[in-house]
Amino acid sequence: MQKRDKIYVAGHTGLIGSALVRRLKSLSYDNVVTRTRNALDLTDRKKVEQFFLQEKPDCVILAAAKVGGIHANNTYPAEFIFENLSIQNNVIDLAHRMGVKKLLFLASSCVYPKLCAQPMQEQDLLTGAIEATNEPYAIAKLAGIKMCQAYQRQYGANFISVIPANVYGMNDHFDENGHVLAALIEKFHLARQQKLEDVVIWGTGKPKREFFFVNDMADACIFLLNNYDQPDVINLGTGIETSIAELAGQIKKVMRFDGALRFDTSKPDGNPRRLLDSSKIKALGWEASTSLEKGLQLTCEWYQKNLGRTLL
Ligand code: GFB
Repeated sequence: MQKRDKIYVAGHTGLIGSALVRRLKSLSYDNVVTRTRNALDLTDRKKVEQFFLQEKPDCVILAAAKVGGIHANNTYPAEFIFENLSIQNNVIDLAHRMGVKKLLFLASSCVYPKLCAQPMQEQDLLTGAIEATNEPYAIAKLAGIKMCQAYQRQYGANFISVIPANVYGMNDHFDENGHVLAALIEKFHLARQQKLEDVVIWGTGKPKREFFFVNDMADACIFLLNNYDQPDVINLGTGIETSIAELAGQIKKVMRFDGALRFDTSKPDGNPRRLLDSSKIKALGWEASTSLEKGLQLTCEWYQKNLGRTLL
């Protein structure tokens, strides 16, 4: 990827897209193109085609997606499969037709089988059944991976896919539809504000997740755009697992909440574990550098500053 290349970041207002734009700018990639959701509906093929004809980007980073935590995935399965398939079908196919030189597709670690051996390796894809709460989303993401591979095999398109661990950070959705880390930051904030005695943590607290700071994620994507041209997917993570109970304890501390944690086991746990084997990207020369402690601190500070939620 050249510094003067026109790079279209689809989904630039979201968690990962906004981090990508920040990182690209800090590395002097100054020809970044974006469109808000109102300006360009990516599920509308005609409009996406007009956009490509007008802008003719050299590179595309497909960070636009319908995303959410376990509750949102479980409640809106139709939107999760339909919107994601529509967005990626339009963007990947039109990127090929318009001669885009390189495309990066973002998948998710929920594409691996529910009971996959840990840590999960790239060759474990499609070896078992997917966890039920996020199957529609995972099927859409698997289709995106397969589409990039098919276009690479049939047309020689340089379209690559990554599988990130549980990404968190600035511009996340801090509400009940969000992923656990952001949702808990908001819950602890509200509990302090409303002087509650406890905070409800969904599930048993036993599942483990690999939390991956969004600035590291953006950095890894740009590294791969410059150093990776293979059709095989590539995992992106830290190699460190944290249980939901441990995570809740850490957020409680950063958000300075004095009350108790109450586990609501009527809520789903989702995957028991989801640890990625990131040795492939490590062998290429890239490694995550932000600890969960540091990333959590930065995310809580951002939340308090930008969402007007100053702690008393
Ligand atoms: O982050 P999360 O919503 O989704 O939940 P997944 C992770 C774990 O945290 C689950 C527990 O065991 C939840 O039960 N949890 C506890 C909570 N309290 C809360 C809470 O207040 N909010 C939330 N959201 N969770 C998602 C997938 O899976 O991961 C997506 O649904 C995507 O499709 C994403 O792949 C990366 O980590 O289970």
